[in-house]
Amino acid sequence: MATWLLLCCLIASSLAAAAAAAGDGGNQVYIVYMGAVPQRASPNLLQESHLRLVSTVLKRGRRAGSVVVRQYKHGFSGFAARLSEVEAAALRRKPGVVSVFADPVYHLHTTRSWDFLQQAAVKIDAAARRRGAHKPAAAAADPSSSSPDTIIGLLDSGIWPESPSFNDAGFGPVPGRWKGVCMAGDDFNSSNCNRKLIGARYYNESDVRGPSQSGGGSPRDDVGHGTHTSSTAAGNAVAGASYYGLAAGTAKGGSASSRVAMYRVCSEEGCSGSAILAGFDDAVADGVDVLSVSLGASPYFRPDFTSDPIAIGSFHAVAKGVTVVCSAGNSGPAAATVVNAAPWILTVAATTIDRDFESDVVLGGNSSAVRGGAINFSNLDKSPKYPLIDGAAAKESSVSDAESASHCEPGTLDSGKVQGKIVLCNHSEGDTSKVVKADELQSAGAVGAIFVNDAERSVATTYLDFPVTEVTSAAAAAIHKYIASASQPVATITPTATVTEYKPAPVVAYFSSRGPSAQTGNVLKPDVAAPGVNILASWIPTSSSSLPAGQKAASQFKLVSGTSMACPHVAGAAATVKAWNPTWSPAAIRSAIMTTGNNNLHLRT
Ligand SMILES: *[C@@H]1O[C@H](CO)[C@@H](O)[C@H](O)[C@H]1NC(C)=O
Ligand SMILES: *[C@@H]1O[C@H](CO)[C@@H](O)[C@H](O)[C@H]1NC(C)=O
Ligand SMILES: *[C@@H]1O[C@H](CO)[C@@H](O)[C@H](O)[C@H]1NC(C)=O
Ligand SMILES: *[C@@H]1O[C@H](CO)[C@@H](O)[C@H](O)[C@H]1NC(C)=O
Ligand SMILES: CC(=O)N[C@H]1CO[C@H](CO)[C@@H](O)[C@@H]1O
Repeated sequence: MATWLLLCCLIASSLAAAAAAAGDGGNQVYIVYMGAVPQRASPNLLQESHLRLVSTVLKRGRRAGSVVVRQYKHGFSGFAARLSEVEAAALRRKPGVVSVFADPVYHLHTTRSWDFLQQAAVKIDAAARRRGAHKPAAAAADPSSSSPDTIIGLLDSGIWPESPSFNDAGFGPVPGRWKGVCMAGDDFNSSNCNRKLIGARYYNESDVRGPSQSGGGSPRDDVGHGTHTSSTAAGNAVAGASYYGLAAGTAKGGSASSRVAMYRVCSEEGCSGSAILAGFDDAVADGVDVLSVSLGASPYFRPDFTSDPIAIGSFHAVAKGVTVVCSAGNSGPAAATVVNAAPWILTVAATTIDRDFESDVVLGGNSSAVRGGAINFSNLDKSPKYPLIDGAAAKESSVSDAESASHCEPGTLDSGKVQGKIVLCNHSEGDTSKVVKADELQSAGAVGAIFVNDAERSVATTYLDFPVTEVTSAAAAAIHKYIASASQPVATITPTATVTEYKPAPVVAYFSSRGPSAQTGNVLKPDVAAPGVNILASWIPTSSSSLPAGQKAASQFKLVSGTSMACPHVAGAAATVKAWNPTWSPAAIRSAIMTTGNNNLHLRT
């Protein structure tokens, strides 16, 4: 098989063994990848041959049917099975087996990893809206327009089918070539699919990870991420969308006339490689045109292409005519952090758009206002009457580290000194997260906080009820100068306002992973950049995060940042190109997008 040979030539021997956790009595799930589906092999024959192969390596008393947890038989050949290390090693030596590797866990590309680590419970997703002007090629919004049907599949955390973004008013019948299904699950049945959301599948994680795993029993999104990416790629135009009044306008997906198919491969805990492969396998068989994949490995995991589920799945999808668009990752700005960098993938970096969420600092005296940005929903008086103090000056006397106090690290400040005041704090990468710092300051009785950080200023973090703004170090210089000059410095923080036509834009987001790829140094990656900062799109209305004061219901839209948000913009563009050029290959579509994007990208603010 040509495709199979290509993959083998490109890749040295598998490193999977190194990554495999020490397997004991066969509790580790391994993925056994066997290349393309052999010609003339029916799915049934393939399944039988997989089981026969496994049974040749199993210890006496173990049945193949009870160890194999998933089979791949449409897009490519392989399976996932619960094996011991010895059994996995034996399979690795069998003819026809390309690679055997421990099932990895990948993650959604929404926020930075330390945000996940430090506050699993608090969603700190940052803020804003899409604007037609900066979207790559907005599609015709009118679903009844004559453009041929395209189907965008997403591998993600599920979907909220009741969102107006997935209403099917005006859509014609489901394309006859569609072979997908609408799987029933918890709080989800076939009536939740329609002529817009034409397919939904999920992969039972308890098969793979053990029954303790929560979620995964339904295509219904309980994270929000999959609803956001789907509506960004293909959501209908929804008038009157906003995040509690911010970024108000019409929300609309990149290809509003496309149909949507959700493959739920992720839960809050992550996305297993065996489920990701199942999603690719089914999406190819179902007949999607474009796949949008906003998730990936850690940049330090670095599997080679024969043991990376996204590289394998996308390779066979592209060979079968499906354009695969993936997020580049959120591990920037360090070099060589890009993931999903296989040459056949369209890899997407994230940029800002020309919109900002401004919340200024007004200082006492005759000083002019200092521009800041963040989202708050609290009330401070418009006049600068709140005492202003530098974190270093509010240091708890027993703390020796003035540097930590200037960063307002938890436990370093004297609550007596911050009580009733606005506190100025430095913030660096690697600090305790800003949301946690803000929580600490609020409990200590501070009335507000100003964080100084050049890179992160562009992503508007949501602080709900505590007045916080973020300023650059240049802006902070004016604040320091004022504090030094005034005997009793005072300030206030103004309510967040949406500012449009903000310049410079677009700027590559600080968090967006950078090339070159650690795996493919000879291929330039990422391929294109698209809006991924402060993007407004649909969200699950049951989000556990608290509501701003005075709000009774959770917003149906949310401002979120990440390369996860950039990827579906390009998937929407790819669907539009495909709609107008149905015979184009994934390579032609990728080339069209890469060669027609503009170069007016700012690398820094
Ligand atoms: C799906 O669920 C809804 C709400 O629970 C119910 O009204 C409807 O009859 C169900 N449809 C099917 C096909 O089971
Ligand atoms: C998922 O798998 C577990 C174990 O195999 C089973 O008990 C459970 O019913 C399955 N859930 C669904 C929704 O199929
Ligand atoms: C503010 O500016 C005005 C006019 O420029 C001046 O008269 C006044 O003394 C200044 N006040 C302070 C507190 O500097
Ligand atoms: C932050 O860092 C700058 C430069 O290192 C320093 O001058 C300043 O005092 C620090 N503290 C605050 C709260 O800005
Ligand atoms: C997003 C937003 O505007 N939030 C609030 C920030 O605080 C001011 C003052 O209370 C409110 O008016 C804003 O609505």
